[in-house]
Amino acid sequence: MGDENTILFFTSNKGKIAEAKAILKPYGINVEPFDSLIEINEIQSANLEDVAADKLTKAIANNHSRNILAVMVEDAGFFIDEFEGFPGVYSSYVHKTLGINGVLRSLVGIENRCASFRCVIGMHIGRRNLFFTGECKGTVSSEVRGKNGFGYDPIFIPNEGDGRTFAEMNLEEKGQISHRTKAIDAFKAHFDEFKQSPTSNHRNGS
Ligand code: ITT
Repeated sequence: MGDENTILFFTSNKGKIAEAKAILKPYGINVEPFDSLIEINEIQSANLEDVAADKLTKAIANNHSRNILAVMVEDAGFFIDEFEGFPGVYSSYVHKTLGINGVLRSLVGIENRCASFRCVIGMHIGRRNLFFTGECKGTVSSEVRGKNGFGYDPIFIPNEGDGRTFAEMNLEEKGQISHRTKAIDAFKAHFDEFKQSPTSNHRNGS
């Protein structure tokens, strides 16, 4: 599977794959899932970087494709300022248990609704492991709005937008400003520099 322009994304989240595909397509880079969407056993850690590093180790061990550009993972979280960042690294668990309606209930009567999405992407490319971060600041809406996206999208209004939640935007609109786009753009900038360096060769990692 794959070719020299393909990044294999090790994730159980189809929404992440759709977004990464749309972000990287203009650069001629194709993003594909692993053979089957895998349920990843995440380690419990206080920071996204550690979780992303552990996911990348698991991804490399599970990858049997040769001749691809890179293996990619991502760990993301929804950080609410008033709760000192919670749910943050626990976002997946909170989404499955409390759900977005529970998050809205926990903010009733609280004035400070500032929140942010943060993500760390990990890339195994040319035998090196590289990590890039992205953040998108905004506020928590007062009600669930919109049908697009996934996860916390229906309750997040990005500051760089026009007042709509991420779930009220289409893939391209979210892709102009999202945390995921910022992290992937940081990778892309590094990748371009790396390719242009006269001594570099991303295939052998030198
Ligand atoms: P992996 O298999 O890649 O781990 P996941 O969905 O478990 O997929 P994370 O642990 O990175 O991914 O995400 C933690 C939670 O944050 C989870 O509930 C996601 O749905 C949510 N989330 C991540 N990125 C998001 C985004 O762009 N918009 C809305 N919710 C997001």
